[in-house]
Amino acid sequence: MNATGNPAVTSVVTWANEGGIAVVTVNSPPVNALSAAVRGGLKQAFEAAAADPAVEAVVLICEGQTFMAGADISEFGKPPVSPSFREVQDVMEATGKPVVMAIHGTALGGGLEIALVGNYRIAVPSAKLGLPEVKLGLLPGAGGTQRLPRVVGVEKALALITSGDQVPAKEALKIGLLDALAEEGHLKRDALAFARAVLAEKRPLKRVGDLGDKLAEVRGKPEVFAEFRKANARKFRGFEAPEAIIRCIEAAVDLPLEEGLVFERARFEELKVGSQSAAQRHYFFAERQAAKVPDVPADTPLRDIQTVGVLGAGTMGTGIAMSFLNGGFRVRLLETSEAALEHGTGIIRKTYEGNVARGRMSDKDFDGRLAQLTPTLDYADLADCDLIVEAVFEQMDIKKQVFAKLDAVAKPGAILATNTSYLDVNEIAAATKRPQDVIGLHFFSPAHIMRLLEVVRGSETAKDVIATSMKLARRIGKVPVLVGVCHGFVGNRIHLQRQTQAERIVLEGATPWQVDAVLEGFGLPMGPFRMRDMAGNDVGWNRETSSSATVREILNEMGRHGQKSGAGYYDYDAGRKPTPSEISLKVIRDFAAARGIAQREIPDEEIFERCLYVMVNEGAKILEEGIASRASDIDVVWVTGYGWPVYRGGPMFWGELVGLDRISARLSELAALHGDSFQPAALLQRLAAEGKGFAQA
Ligand code: 3H9
Repeated sequence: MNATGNPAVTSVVTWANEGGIAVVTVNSPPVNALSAAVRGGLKQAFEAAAADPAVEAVVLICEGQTFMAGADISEFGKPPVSPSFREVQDVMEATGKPVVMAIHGTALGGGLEIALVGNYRIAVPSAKLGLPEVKLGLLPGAGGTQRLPRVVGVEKALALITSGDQVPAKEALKIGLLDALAEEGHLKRDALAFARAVLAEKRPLKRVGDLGDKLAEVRGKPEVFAEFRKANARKFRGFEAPEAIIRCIEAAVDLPLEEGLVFERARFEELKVGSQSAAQRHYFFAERQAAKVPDVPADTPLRDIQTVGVLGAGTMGTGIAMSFLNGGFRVRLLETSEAALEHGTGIIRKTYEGNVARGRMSDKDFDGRLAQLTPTLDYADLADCDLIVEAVFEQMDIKKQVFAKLDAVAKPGAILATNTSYLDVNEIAAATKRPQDVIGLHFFSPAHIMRLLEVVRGSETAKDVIATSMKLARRIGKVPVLVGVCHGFVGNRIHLQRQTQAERIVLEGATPWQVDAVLEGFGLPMGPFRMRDMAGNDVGWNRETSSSATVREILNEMGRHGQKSGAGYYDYDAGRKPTPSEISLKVIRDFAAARGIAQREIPDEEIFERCLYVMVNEGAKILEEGIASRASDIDVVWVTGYGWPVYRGGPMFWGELVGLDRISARLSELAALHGDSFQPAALLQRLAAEGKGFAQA
């Protein structure tokens, strides 16, 4: 017996005969992942239920927050432990009695694949179902690619499995993935009633594997797959799993179930041992780990945040305001002039109108969010705010003035946050008499869309301010990473190193398009020069002080401000399509010649190493200075905020894959050739010498 009073098959699976129906219950927090223990327990429970003549049907249900959320990801990479998914599913299918899967929370991955071998599926309306393996660089390896298309059809299955999207229960009922909806909060009662009805009506034991109609619809129509590949080519670029998924669904159409399952399993194993899945699994845990702060206990009391003030209604300020409005907060938006305020509220209104037009926001939400927004010109209106985020001009003296004013009006205990991207948060905090309440909340542009939030801890920031900020970030859909104070924090500091290299390399003879092509080939969405043109070559450039001291200044002086002006490093046509520019190349060559910088052909490999190895090196410096708590936090910053391809895990994960010894040795060579900026960090050298990874630093 266990705590629930049912006979325990194992510590995580129990079963009980409830009036002729075996109720098998999984209880393996936090998400009932299908670990070896859960698989073993399920196999035993179903064998027992099958053998027991007093059992007429089986209901499988889970305790806790969710139905089974998939295979236990932490088991991947370790030796397999029986029983396998397949053995468990075979036992379930051989029960010979109706099996009803009772779903709440999320039935994901292997969890849904288990549910698909039941004869019937019932769920509460709040439940969601999906096969998210693609997000881990995998494909569903327990029949998902073979069974889902048999239920929902090939086109829907292609879309669902390659996106990993979750289907809400009501939609799942419509597309045949569920047989019934239970009343919220009454899943067990309704699942038992459903099982009894199946028995009373002597309904047949439906098997998903026997369904064939939906597959027949596309048999002999290879264009269905060809069109899907074409339509998604951009989205799938660089990723291995989507193509493997498509091939498995093709196999589902062309092969009998058993052969399809074998084909799928082989593709799953290939992906599982590959570097992409290792990287994406690393990222999955890294993102969750980042939310935890080593010296701030999980039970730290939080400050209550209801009303948020945002200072500055420019691009950043309005994006930040929308993030909080979308998260359900009241927002006071402050500007210094009526015109600026009107402009800012206009941006918010226009963005929301666009969302409504695209069907992404209801009219009710539109009205509701705007009703929560109070524009103001008066600092006194921020007096009752629980959090105030400053997003004014990036200049220390202005920030200090603003914080001194905030100090005068904000209520005691309010959190005062700066959105600075580079400046010293301690110096800003010192402009107040409450540095313990000051923190950096570094949003990325566009702030209402980008998921990364660097939470910058000042030397005096109170622990409850950190805990509240980390929690709050998740409430507004952000991925928070705690960082320390330094120039550019984690993201921009590493970015600066790469940008500096890219610029030096073009002065030495490479072209901007060669550099861009190398980094885009690696998987970055945009190389450094295309990126600069897109962001605006003139961001941070000052016409008055510009003195032709850099290539960028000269380009700006020529009016080449990037995409928006039709020219930057590249030339742009009316559709903003870039072509390499002879003009900017001449500027670069003349500039190099005037400074006596020798020109040579630079191999792609050198560009690759110089641009990427310096990032790993800067990351190592950030770690040794304690600016980031873990290497994986740096990975989260780069994947979430800077487009580092998730299938390469982040710069620190990737660095380990390349080999820290190799990177350290190459940096030493580069330091001898090009100067001290390549000198490997002490931490990098030590780990390389000891054969250790960053986690063992
Ligand atoms: C698969 O199924 C392969 C099969 O096709 C075939 C095999 C043959 N394993 O996200 P949360 C942990 S692949 C191990 O913060 P939420 C997580 O690390 C799998 N651990 O909660 C965290 O731990 P900690 C396909 C897992 O409420 C804790 O649970 N399935 C797993 O925001 C809470 O997680 C997926 O990809 C797991 N599968 O969201 C689903 N899942 O507290 C992945 C979670 O120590 N999971 N943990 O930091 C999710 O999407 C979300 O966790 C979920 C809950 C929506 C379930």
